[in-house]
Amino acid sequence: MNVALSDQTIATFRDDGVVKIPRVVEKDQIDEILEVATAQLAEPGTWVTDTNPGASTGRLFTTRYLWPDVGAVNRFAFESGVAEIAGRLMGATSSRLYFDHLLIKEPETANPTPWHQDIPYWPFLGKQICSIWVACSDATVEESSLEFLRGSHLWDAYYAPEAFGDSAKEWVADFDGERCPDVEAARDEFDIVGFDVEAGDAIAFSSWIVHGARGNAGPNRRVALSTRWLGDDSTWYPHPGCDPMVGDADTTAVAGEYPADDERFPVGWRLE
Ligand SMILES: O=C(O)CCC(=O)C(=O)O
Repeated sequence: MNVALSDQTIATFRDDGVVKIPRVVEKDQIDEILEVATAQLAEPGTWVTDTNPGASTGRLFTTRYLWPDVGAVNRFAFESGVAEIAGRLMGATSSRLYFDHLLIKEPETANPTPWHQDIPYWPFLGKQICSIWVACSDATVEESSLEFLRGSHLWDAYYAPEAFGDSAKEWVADFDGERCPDVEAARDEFDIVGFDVEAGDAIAFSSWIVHGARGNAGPNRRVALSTRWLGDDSTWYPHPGCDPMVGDADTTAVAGEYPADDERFPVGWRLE
């Protein structure tokens, strides 16, 4: 791991549900991911959401689950130190990769990332589940870096997943539950914290925290790679309205139990 995690950083993650960690990933690894981004935009893989295919502006594009096939993403997940950061922040004895998620907003993209929690999209339960979102380009909050409702990971809420643009509407619609509050309609009523980032910075956050991002008002492509990590208390919980990317047929994980599936959810870090 390139960075030391202070007690303060760990406490902020625990109390706020989110913490920014500067300069986590080296430039050569970021450059590799930017190349992957360009390649994926030109030739999207299987697990894609795309608001404006082929366009160079006005496009919110995400693709996920690249680690088995794309060497640069595999190296990023398992060799950049993000797995250890996730495990140590969660207070876990190991961290397993659920999936990688490349998130791109082209310049002049109005689409916000809707306010949402991650956990309802995913076939897992557990408090030790988090993301390490690494900026691959500089971005201010106005250029679509992330915003969070501080402390909302402790709300005991489980809001219905929101579609990103028109994408994924079919499976998200199967979820029957309360909608996320309309944060944009009443921003002053919430404790919102946002982080401007430089390429290589990481934002670590709980899968239970409510978060979102504005559209990209800037002139540059915004690229981030988010890896999703499972700690000791994670249990397999496939449910209606969750991401079909990895389902019961794809894993040896058993409902209600820790997902000790080394092939599908490989260990990225273990406490020695
Ligand atoms: O990058 C974005 O716009 C959204 C990221 C996000 O919601 C996530 O990583 O969970």
